[in-house]
Amino acid sequence: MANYQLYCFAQSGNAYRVALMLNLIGADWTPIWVDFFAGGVQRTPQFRTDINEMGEAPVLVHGKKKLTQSGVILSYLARQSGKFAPRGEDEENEALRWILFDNQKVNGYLGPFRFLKLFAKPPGEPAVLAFLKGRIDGNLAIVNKRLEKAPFILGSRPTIADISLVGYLYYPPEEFGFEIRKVHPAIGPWLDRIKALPGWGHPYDLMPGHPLPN
Ligand SMILES: N[C@@H](CCC(=O)N[C@@H](CS)C(=O)NCC(=O)O)C(=O)O
Repeated sequence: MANYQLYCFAQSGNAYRVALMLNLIGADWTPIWVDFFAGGVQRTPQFRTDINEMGEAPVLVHGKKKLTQSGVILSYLARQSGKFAPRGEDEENEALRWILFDNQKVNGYLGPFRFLKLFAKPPGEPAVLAFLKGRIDGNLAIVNKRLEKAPFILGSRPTIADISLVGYLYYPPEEFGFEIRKVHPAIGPWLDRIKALPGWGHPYDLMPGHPLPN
């Protein structure tokens, strides 16, 4: 059995953060597919009792440990591997600050926006999508400004703050209906720098379940 098992599905940028981290640190891991769309497995009492009381993917299993919340999992894997870890208290606080901002305001809006546009039946109301799009543009501009000053979020080297923030950013622009790289010019080169790291993989290659059946 692989060292780590990751409950995930290909369309989940939240789970992608962890799949990407596992690949970048060269971990021995295997995905366990969560039938999120057709099965709604994450909503079943069995999932909530046995796998994650919060009813969410990702979930990382490591021996007897079961970890949820991608920010917690990224911190755990950084400590386990010594890679992409913030160094010292100030950097740890800084990484956590960006991970929380990401979870709530960057990918925290991008994920629901893409879900409502691409997967929801019926699709999201235009007013809701417009609200989310406004928030996404504003918050990506904050990330962009940060990246104008340094190659990575915490400075000269990539950390878990970067790995968290890229959660939904490698999915095809057509899925969002807008091109993030064109609007936020510092974001494209940053995505390319992370893509060049050994072990990088696309979410649709690292996690099972793509494409969805019609
Ligand atoms: N903050 C969480 C977010 C996890 C999350 O929302 N995952 C989605 C899948 S992308 C989920 O499982 N949602 C459950 C549902 O909507 O029923 C993390 O980063 O792990």
